[in-house]
Amino acid sequence: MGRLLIAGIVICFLTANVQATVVLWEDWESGTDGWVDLSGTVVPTLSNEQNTTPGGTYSLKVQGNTIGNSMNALDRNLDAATAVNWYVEWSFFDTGATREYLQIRSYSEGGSSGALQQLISFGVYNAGVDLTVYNARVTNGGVGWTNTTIRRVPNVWHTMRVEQDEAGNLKFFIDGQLGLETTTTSIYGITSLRVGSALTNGGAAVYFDDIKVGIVPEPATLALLLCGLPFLRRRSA
Ligand SMILES: [Ca+2]
Repeated sequence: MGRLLIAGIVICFLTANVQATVVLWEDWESGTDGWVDLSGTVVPTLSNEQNTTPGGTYSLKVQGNTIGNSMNALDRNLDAATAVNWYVEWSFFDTGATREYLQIRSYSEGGSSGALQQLISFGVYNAGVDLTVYNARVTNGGVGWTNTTIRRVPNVWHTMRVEQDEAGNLKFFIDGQLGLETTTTSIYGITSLRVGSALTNGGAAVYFDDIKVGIVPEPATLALLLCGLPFLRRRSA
């Protein structure tokens, strides 16, 4: 019975890891896959100048752009809206851009269709914010553009991460350090991403790599559902 209990616990943890579902993972090593170009004069390109994928070569280079807006970004629609307890993690290399970031979006009709229910951005911005730190935006039901507590360090890769829970608590991390905690009353799953601000950026390119969208498991629920089973079986045996 002891052996069965241990097996049950092992299965419990394995299942819990599987439950931490990865919805999307983009390393740019096999092209731009399902990403759609906004088109225009300036377009992002795959580049071998920078990369964070182990054994890989490419990242996405959002070009330095002083020409105009509504271009120089890629969109990726998800097949379905994620659960609301999502996370998005990516690598970000900034060469001094005035405003470049990744945009996490939720549209009422899925993908990029219908009403924009939520837009959360994370990177660097240039209007009404502290230009020495990384900035974030919670457009609907939140703080708008605001500051993190983490100083900008350009020309090196950083790991950016945003998490949302079911209560609308949002956490913004840079290199594993919590830089901002805030809330939103507009709590939605993700339906699409945009890489790049699609605005002029002072002519300074940025790079994105290893973009991952996933679902954060609810530890309490999983523990009860999965880990409780072997104990119940043991008790009834
Ligand atoms: Ca890569």
